[in-house]
Amino acid sequence: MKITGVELRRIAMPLVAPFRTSFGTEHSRDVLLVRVVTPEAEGWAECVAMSEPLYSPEYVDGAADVMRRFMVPALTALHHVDAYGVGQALEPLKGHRMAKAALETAVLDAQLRASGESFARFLGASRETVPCGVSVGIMNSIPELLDAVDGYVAEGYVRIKLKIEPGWDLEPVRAVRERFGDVLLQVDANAAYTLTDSAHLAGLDAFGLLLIEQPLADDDLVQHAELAKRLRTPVCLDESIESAAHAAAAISLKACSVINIKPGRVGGYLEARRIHDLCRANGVAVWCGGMLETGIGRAANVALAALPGFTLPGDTSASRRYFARDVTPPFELRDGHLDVPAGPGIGVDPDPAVLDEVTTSVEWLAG
Ligand code: OSB
Ligand code: MG
Repeated sequence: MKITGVELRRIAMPLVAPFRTSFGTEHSRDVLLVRVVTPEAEGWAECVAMSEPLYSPEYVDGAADVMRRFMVPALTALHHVDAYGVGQALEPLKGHRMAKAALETAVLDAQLRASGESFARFLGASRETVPCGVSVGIMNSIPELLDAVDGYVAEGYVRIKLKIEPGWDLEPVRAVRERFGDVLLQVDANAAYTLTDSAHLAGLDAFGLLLIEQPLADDDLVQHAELAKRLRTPVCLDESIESAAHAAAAISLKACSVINIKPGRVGGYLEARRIHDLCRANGVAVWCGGMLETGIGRAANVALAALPGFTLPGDTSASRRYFARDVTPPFELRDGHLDVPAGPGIGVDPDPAVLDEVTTSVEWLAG
């Protein structure tokens, strides 16, 4: 395929409720959508970079800038490109994996729409539905948390993840465990602790958690390995794993026994699949993380979550957990599961009228 041009579209998507983590509170998603136009087909993708560089170094204005200034010109200069070629062409540019992921995913979507193949089939999915968990933010009080979890359990979510930070950890976990019995439960610290907290974190061992996600800093693989020895709760990495090479290092060091795979964080679905394959070969469980995506990003994540090594429920929640109105037909939970889209490419289309209403800017980068 030859790329005719690329559209960068910003949309404002208010969240149904504020989402608080150890690194900040999100009230609304400022989402960068990418549309790649080729003579054969168009492809869509969502860049998962957030408004501020608090989860990772990337942020949405920076992602748009690096795409416009460096990445899109490198791609439109090519006479022929497919998804594998995007990674090759962008390889000299350091970092900016979320921006790279969005461009690679949009090209992959265009390519698969042209050939009539779904993301699920292309990636090697082995299921038609995926079990879903939900990520529950830090709340102002335990009663408020119990109400929120109660609602999600009633909706059918098969696994609850609680965001934790120093001062909001043992007590909320204890309260949820006591109230909801043997519900599948895990926690996510978003790097809020240090190794000196290991004895305190061992207090979580009493609650039979599936895992603790990213307790320590992003670049602390060695200290995660030490912490893993001190906890019975399995250690899972999110922020620390930006590539298959990082995953290999983490496995060698025994820094984790579970990995949260987010395609945006690792530079795209091709790298996400490599991490899946590596983990599967090494007996490391994986699950699909989320970045509060709209239906465009969610569709591809749900396809990835259907691969055989995804043995734990993901943060692939229904559209209504995030947005009153999604830009695609809403993803809806059925018996705790989402259907894996089966149509060509990501298998869903944004609704042009909804898109227009939420758009804050559009930029066309001609080839
Ligand atoms: O750490 O997994 C995380 C959302 C934004 C940034 C980081 C994280 C999250 C979530 C929400 O936990 C997952 C989701 O439901 O999309
Ligand atoms: Mg996380």
